[in-house]
Amino acid sequence: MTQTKIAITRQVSRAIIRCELTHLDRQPIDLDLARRQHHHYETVLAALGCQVIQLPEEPELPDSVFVEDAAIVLDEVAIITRPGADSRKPETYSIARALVPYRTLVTIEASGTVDGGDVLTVGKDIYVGLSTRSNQQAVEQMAKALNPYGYRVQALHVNDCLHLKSAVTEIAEDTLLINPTWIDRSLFSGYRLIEIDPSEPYAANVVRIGGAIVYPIDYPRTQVKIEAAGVTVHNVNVSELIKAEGAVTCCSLIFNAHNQGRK
Ligand code: CIR
Repeated sequence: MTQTKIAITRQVSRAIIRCELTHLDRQPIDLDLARRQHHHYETVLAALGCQVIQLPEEPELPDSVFVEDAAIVLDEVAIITRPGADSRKPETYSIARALVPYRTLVTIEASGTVDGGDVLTVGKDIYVGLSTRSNQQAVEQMAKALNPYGYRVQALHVNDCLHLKSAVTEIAEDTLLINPTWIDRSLFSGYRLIEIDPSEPYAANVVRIGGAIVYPIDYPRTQVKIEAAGVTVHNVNVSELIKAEGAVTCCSLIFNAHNQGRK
């Protein structure tokens, strides 16, 4: 039986210009263009087989388009995060409501903080970046909640980037795309590694759906390497969301629709 894949997204907030920024300078963001680009991103997800559920705009929450940071959805359970930036903590309420039909929910409690962008799941291995947003207390809560399902949860240090998944994502089975200046590549010695082109430091973030990836148009040199590895690339232009320090994984929560394994 083929599983329905759900992609939860959220309309770009009219407040996006007040987004959190850590490593980038503030630039003007064209809201209409951001929304058109985001809509195109959603159509690419739909073309790749996802049923897209777009949540309504949160006019008061500047970063709320970046739904990935509010939850980690696994086959058996979903973790509702406690985002590291205070302005982002209220984003989780509506995400939790949207996930109730699909999964048992576990909530990260204070003083734990974690952004979904710091969580890379590869099979039963869950790597959590210790960034400015995510801390050891959250890692311990995640391990307690997920070990019973057979997941191994491990904390890793990241350098100079917002999230772990700014530095490394999975582009194919056991194959990771990595920026070795932001994360130590020896931590992933068990995987096939493809390095980004050094002139494209933000190029390691991809959304993988089956044998294809959704990928920004901005990283042509790294894209050549990805295609040489046999991965099909579907390009999107997310220039306005990149100005908000977003990327492609952060704009969706993608998971199988089943709700088996609920306790
Ligand atoms: C933030 O700083 O929280 C947002 N401006 C960008 C979040 C991007 N999220 C992600 O890559 N997972």
